[in-house]
Amino acid sequence: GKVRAPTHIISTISDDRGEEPCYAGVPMSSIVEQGYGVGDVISLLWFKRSLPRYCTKFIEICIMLCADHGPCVSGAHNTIVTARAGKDLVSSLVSGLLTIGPRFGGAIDDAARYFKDAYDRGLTPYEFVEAMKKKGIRVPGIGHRIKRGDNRDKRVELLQLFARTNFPSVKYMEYAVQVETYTLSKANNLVLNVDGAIGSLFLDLLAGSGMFSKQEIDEIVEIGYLNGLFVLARSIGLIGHTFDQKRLKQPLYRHPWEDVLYTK
Ligand code: Q5B
Repeated sequence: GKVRAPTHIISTISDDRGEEPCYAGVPMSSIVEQGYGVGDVISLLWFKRSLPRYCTKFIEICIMLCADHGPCVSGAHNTIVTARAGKDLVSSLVSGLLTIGPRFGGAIDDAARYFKDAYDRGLTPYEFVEAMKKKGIRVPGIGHRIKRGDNRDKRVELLQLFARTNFPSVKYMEYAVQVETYTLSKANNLVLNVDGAIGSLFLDLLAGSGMFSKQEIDEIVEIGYLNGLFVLARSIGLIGHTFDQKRLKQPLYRHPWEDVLYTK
């Protein structure tokens, strides 16, 4: 018979060879005709399956809530400075994206990893938080620069409300809330932040939807899909900040001397 030459690339999520492109086997015409949204497209291209409507709606809410958080956060600041240095859209965008990491917006995967491990091992919030402290690791998904116990993050409340109303189970999120209750007893800024809310709730989506095997859930958490939600969402805002600076014809940014402590 015929011997197929080995290929250099394996791809399993999309195919553009036919009459129309397909995402995970679903033709573009079905995506458009059946009124799929961006949550469905993410489900197909990231998870290779169609997810129930409440899951795709949750993904869309995450994207909308994380699209921007004002000009003062790390990502927007970098993007603004880069745009004002006369750089192009892609340079301004990636300059902002490069700030996403363990402190800013990129704590979702680690929040999911640590909350899952602690919950599955039956650790009390006290045992979990104190064990992290002993290891010198900040609890991912906990803490915020401006949000406080008495000034909660509305985004977190909206995600929790949606999940409590629509998810079959929110056990990981409730565990994260118990962790927050304990961390808030230590300091008022140690709230469950948007990364921690998305990380814990995505665990609930994966575990409760019946769409993923245990092995698949472990792989998703291990590979780290979830920071992708923040990266994708915040790109919308960073692109907006680039256009804003260019529209306003803002000059080169130079930080004021008065705001630097010059010391030996
Ligand atoms: N402490 C977020 O810190 C921040 C602790 C902790 C135990 C913790 C910090 C942190 C984990 C990473 C995380 C996502 C750096 C945040 C986001 C998107 C955003 C951003 C926006 C948007 C804030 C003061 C004292 C110290 C610390 C202790 C702090 N966090 N202990 N576990 N997690 N969190 N990131 O305010 O004894 O004095 O040494 O790393 O989840 O990024 O809007 O801005 O949409 O754009 O700078 O919302 O919490 O506080 O560093 O001065 O710490 O609290 O050890 O204790 P801060 P620090 P001590 S959401």
